[in-house]
Amino acid sequence: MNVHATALAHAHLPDEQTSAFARDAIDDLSQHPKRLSPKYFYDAAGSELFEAITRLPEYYPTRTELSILRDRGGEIAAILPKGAALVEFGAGATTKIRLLLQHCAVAAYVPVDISGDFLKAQADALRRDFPALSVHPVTADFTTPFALPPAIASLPKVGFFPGSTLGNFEPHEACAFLRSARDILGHGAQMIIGVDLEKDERVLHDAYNDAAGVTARFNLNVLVRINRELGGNFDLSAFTHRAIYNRERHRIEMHLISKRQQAVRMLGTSFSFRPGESIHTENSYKYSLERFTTLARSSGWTVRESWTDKDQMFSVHALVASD
Ligand code: AVJ
Repeated sequence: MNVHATALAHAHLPDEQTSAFARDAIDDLSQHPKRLSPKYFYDAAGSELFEAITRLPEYYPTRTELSILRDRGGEIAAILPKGAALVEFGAGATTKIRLLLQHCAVAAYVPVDISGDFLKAQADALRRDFPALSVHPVTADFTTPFALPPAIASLPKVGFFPGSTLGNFEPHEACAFLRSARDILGHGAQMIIGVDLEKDERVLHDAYNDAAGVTARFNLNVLVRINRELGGNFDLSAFTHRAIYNRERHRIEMHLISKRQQAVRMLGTSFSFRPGESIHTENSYKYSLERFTTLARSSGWTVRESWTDKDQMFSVHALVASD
């Protein structure tokens, strides 16, 4: 077997997903500056590391969004149409959707995620706890157009996109995503979306440079994956985590910095690194209420209502599709 075939034989993913990872990794590491897509952080280990991040004292977004959903869930649910279908883009744990389901007479829940197995387990748990709810999981990449299940065709649609996942998109991608969500959900749709806010640089910096080093391990995990799934030979001790706030572009940038001159091989390709050279692994855009409102408007939505915590750390918005 050649190197490529060996790597694929040892892969833990279906072939199709492994080859997409292989293609993206080779393309992205061939760019100047080098980069890797944040979507590859989330294998089983990466998802666990992210869960650990959400519990860190420095990482305010998850607990702040949860507190908004907990405190204002009744208010948020009250403006949604009765008997709606809730469509969650990129459904992970069901903690957040449960905070809405508690308060509203939702008829159907449609979690959309690339990971089918996880989706099915979550769907079963929800069916148990909300017997009146019909649950229709869709296995799809929510960033590309997908079809809604025919069973919800006649119901009013409400999108749900929590967690400030929107922050991973470039502004033009965020706009394209919101437009596509509007097309998928259709005429008269609404959307509930969680967006992280711009704030004191120190607070942002610490949230992505935690003292326990969990974010560093999360960042390095993408190299662990390349080693395991694509037969790479990254020396993990030769790269360090760096997260900085880019004030002009309103975003946290995560990088993996090569400590020395080195060459790394994967799938029969060699990549050389200069000392201090970066692999740009993630952007996490932060919005002001004003810039988010403008983004929503330019993407075919009107902000109907916005909720924030008392310190204005995080925001949750109710959007209505503009005609
Ligand atoms: C899941 C994209 C919202 O940007 O804060 C957390 C990912 N990266 N710590 C974020 C993340 C480093 C997270 N999002």
